[in-house]
Amino acid sequence: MSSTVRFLHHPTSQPCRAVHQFMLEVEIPFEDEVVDLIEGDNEQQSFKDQYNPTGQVPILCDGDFVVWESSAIAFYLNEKFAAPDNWFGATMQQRANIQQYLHWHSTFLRRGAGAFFYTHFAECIWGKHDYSREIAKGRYTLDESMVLLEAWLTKSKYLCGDEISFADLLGYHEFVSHVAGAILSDADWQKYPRVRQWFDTITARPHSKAVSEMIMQVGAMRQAGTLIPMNRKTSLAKGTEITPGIPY
Ligand SMILES: N[C@@H](CCC(=O)N[C@@H](CS)C(=O)NCC(=O)O)C(=O)O
Repeated sequence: MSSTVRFLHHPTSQPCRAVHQFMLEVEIPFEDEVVDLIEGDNEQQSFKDQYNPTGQVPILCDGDFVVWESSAIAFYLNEKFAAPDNWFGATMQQRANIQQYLHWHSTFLRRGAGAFFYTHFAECIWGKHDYSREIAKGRYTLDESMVLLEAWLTKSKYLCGDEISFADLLGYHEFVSHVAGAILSDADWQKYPRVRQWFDTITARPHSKAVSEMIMQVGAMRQAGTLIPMNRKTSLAKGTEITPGIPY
């Protein structure tokens, strides 16, 4: 084990930004290594063998120890650097509530990323095609998720209590991408005022802007119609694709 960990990531990635912001908030020392997802460096077999068989980021290396999956990384860092209790919970119930959110997140709100990916990045990888079914699937999951978040936020200021936790950062960075890509209109936000307030509260935190800077720039470019040439071959948002024959 080492005192400085290596953080392999890409700033356009939602789960990477959540871990990045967590490390900045908790003042964890780390070496920053950007993996070129645009060129598809993560698609190389050597990358998968060395770091993560799924070829995804974020990844954390602590000496010879390698861990991937954003929540597992943040959990590890939380233990290693004895972060304040708010991030992963002080009591058994708080810890369970945070874990509940993190598990729910991977199968719901995270899947909503398809709305952003197929609107803005799919064309950069595979060219101009009709991605409307994939976008609709992402939108559907995003809307369903927002209904649940709105209800949760009637109970507390943050997703898992009155203090911020890693659950909030993970959820927040999904919305940052949707804002960057103008996926949600003003009318959409008006339906979910508590989600909006929660989003604004986290946006006001000291590190939110810096961590989100690149995706905001990329979103602005895509909204202006500028293509970002990508040499990668596969989806950046695996798991959000349409499976033929499966209704959504
Ligand atoms: N469940 C994973 C999701 C990670 C993920 O979706 N990473 C994307 C970037 S946002 C990625 O590396 N995509 C590249 C690829 O799949 O080739 C986590 O939370 O860490």
